[in-house]
Amino acid sequence: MLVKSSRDGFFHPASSDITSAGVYHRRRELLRLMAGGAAGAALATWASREAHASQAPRPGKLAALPARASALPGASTVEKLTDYKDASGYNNFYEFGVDKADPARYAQALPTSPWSISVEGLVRKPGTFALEDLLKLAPMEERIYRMRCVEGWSMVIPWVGYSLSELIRKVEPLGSAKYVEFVTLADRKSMPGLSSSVLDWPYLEGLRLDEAQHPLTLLTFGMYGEVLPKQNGAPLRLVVPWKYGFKSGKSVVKIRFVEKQPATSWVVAAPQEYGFYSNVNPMVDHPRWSQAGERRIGEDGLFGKKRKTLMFNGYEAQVGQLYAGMDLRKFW
Ligand SMILES: Nc1nc2c(c(=O)[nH]1)N[C@H]1C(S)=C(S)[C@@H](COP(=O)(O)O)O[C@H]1N2
Ligand SMILES: [Mo]
Repeated sequence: MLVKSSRDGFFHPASSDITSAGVYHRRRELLRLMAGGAAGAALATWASREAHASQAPRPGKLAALPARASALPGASTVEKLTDYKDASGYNNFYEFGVDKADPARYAQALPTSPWSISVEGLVRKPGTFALEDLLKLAPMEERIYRMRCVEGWSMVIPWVGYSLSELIRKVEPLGSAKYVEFVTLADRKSMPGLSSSVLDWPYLEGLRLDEAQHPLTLLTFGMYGEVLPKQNGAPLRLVVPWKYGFKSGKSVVKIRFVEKQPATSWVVAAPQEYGFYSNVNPMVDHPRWSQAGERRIGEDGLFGKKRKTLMFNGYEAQVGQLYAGMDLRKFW
């Protein structure tokens, strides 16, 4: 995600939201971080992950989170699951640092109890929901989703949760609500990454209301039959399987229903590189690398042939209708 030069190699802040001081620091930070290059740098980290993993303290067995297998079309696959060790040891969670091993190493200090989320904005029933109540709001399902990072790697993860639409129904969005904003935790005490200006904190993501209401959009509390490890976004996060991974915000604290398309963190940081929709699309390249292929973490070696990236990450039959009539090269 990091390299931030535009097509011509220079940084052109386009968004008026960015202060000039912010741009300056962010640019320096990004140049420093990504001195080496684009997506390849991320994969190289994976190739050397053993070295990193050996330094990271491993959390013990986490609390079981039982769930029934989901009957939802698209929510299962015969593909091999990614090893738990990779899914919980190779992470993007910039609040804890930009290295893939940082979240596993530093997120253990994240206080996740008590936890609540506030639901605000254009809804008839705004309010605060305690984690304990959210856990009981709807039956837990296991959903096996492909997860495709914009950097060109992917995993297959058995998540546990229920459709976000269950919560949305309860709060009764008003007719004027068109988008949903997700605000995630920004806690200076436990998150060393917040001292970096690589993104504006808190990490902010968003979906169109109909995307948020789509049954595949998962309010996620667990993975591999256990509660979420902190590095994967405990105690609750979003998983939107047909979009690049950065759309799936971790450790959510606020859900806001709004009329206008939210200014999300990655779009604000690099508008020429990241779009609001960010649907997985092998035909629309990132400005600095192709999105036609990907490597499955744990299976596809760094130097072998890549596997083909699928339209909407393979969920086209389920979500294609959401974008009928839209020019996906324009709304990327
Ligand atoms: N709050 C927050 N959420 C985040 C991120 C982040 O840096 N901060 N990174 C995103 C990115 S780029 C990816 S690929 C996924 C990774 O999720 P995983 O580590 O559970 O595989 O989380 C997303 N959610
Ligand atoms: Mo990502």
